[in-house]
Amino acid sequence: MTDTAPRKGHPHDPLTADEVLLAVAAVRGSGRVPDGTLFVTVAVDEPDRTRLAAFAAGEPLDRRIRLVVLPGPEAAVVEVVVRTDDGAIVEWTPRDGVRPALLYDDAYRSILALKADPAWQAAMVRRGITDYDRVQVDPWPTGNFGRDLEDGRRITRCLSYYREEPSDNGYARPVEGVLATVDAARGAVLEVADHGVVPLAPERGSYLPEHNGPLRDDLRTLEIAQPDGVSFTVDGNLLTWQHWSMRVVMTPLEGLVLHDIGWEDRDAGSTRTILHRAAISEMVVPYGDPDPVHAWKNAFDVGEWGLGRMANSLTLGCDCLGEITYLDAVFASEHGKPHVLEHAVCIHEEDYGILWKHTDMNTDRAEVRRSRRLVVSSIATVGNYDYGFFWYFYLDGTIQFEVKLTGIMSTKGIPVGGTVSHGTVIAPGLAAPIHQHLFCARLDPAVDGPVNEVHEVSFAGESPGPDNPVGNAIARRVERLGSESAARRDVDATSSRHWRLVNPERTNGLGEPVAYRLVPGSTPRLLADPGSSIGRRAGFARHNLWVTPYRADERRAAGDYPNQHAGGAGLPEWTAADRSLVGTEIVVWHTFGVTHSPRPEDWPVMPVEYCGFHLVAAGFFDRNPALDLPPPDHCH
Ligand SMILES: [Cu+2]
Repeated sequence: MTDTAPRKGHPHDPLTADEVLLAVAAVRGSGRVPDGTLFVTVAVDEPDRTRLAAFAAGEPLDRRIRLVVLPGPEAAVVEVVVRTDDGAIVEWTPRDGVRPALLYDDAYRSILALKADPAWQAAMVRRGITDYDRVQVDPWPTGNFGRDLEDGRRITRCLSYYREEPSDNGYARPVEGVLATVDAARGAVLEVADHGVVPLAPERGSYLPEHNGPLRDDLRTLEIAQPDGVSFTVDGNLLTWQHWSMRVVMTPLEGLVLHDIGWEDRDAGSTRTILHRAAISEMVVPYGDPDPVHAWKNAFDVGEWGLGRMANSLTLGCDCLGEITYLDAVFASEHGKPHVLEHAVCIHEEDYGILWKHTDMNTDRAEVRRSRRLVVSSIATVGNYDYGFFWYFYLDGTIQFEVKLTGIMSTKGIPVGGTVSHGTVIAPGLAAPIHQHLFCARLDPAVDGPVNEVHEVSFAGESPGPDNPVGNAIARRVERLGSESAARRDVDATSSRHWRLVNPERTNGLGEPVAYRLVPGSTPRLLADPGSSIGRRAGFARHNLWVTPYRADERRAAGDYPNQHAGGAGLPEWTAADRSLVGTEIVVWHTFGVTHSPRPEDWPVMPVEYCGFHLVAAGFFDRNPALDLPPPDHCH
């Protein structure tokens, strides 16, 4: 383009197919990468807070595209930034010794190489399997165990499963004992270890309707009708509903990202900011079975796979019910071609019971208001597991984030009638190891302005004494978390511990600093030994709360390249400096999740398990902000 006029649009506009083509052409045309170069991610280079402030002030903002490029089979990438106005490359940063997210190309190469490998074939034959087309090979990111064969390579560890028919549930019949390591970039098998034959589990574990009849026939139709239309509006990716506004973006790794979450103050005619940005920065699924076939298993599903790369195209009436608005998302293939993921994000409203009620016992007059929530969601399938990521916005200023965990557990074969020490028998000849799913939300708070603090609040009973004569007193303890080391905190449900996101520079009508409350759910932290490989690599999961001063490039809790990383990156590394958290812009990192003790009822497909957190207005308003809701039409 030769037009020098400032680009129109918004900095958080989603990536377009033209931008993918332009950025990929700039890299290919640079003469600095060979043919066959792969494109791991192509995404909008998000402007930092300084550049966004300039945009808000009316200054032109050039649009930039950030790429992670993989020139060859080595453990090395190049980070490139391309300016869209003129296609100029404005950053070119080689990063040696790192591995990007696992590529589809690498996964396919691993599968093809393994199926052609004589040692793997011999292991199959020892189990009576001679038709290799019936074997499902799952390549996994491998972790880091300091072995020579890991050095300098992009490798996968591969597990095998037997499918009698293509429609079988592969995880029902692990080909137990066989663990292969493959140089995924070069398609070379490095090692096939056979830890001993276990007969295939006898059952097919199908969850398909044709195998699970007779099906129930007594569920009547349930329809969600909004005859007057929905109450939200979508303009590009700007979503507004009731007092709420936000920008919705899908990115390759973090998946769903929300920007500029604010609440319209209709009296003042302005929008009050709450969160500058919110996303899942990383997640990890560490398995807790010391059996050598399973002990290495863990997955960083953001940095090793990508919640956007693995996102589903959602279906009306299945994934989402009612009056739905979908957002599509543009991604780039590994070969640099743009593709549109249709229906990547689902937006709709849900009735959520009552919001508030009181019956005046003197007058017998009842006032009730219905609760309703705006739902913004996406779903990613990563191998055997499926994760739904749901943001909820409520009429009273509450924000909720919820992960819905479903899909199929990772399994191991055992002798029929056998037992397991670190798992649960879930079907004859089949067990599932104990494991955890730990998510780290990166919340960039902007409660009524950019400078925020975090205060920890907890409660304790006071000892009886002159000031507490009947021993009923409950003390509220508030501590400002003033530095990064002081802000590594864990949940404590017994003291009702929670954290307040406070703007020390703004007060509410009662003279108190405005605040939002981060309310954790029932959540574990990482249980693996801190000195173990996964303990070092998933350091972010060793605490439920971390707070850092805002840095645009501190984005992902386990660092930018967790795949095969030795550990220590991300939050443990950044917070080692013990920076001050006072009088500055901050970022709040909340690790939450579940320790999954498998149940027979989780097999062959897992009913949704939920985890997440709430952000609740706590002195942000001067009173219940939902008094202006009209009574429901039909409740008289
Ligand atoms: Cu699980």
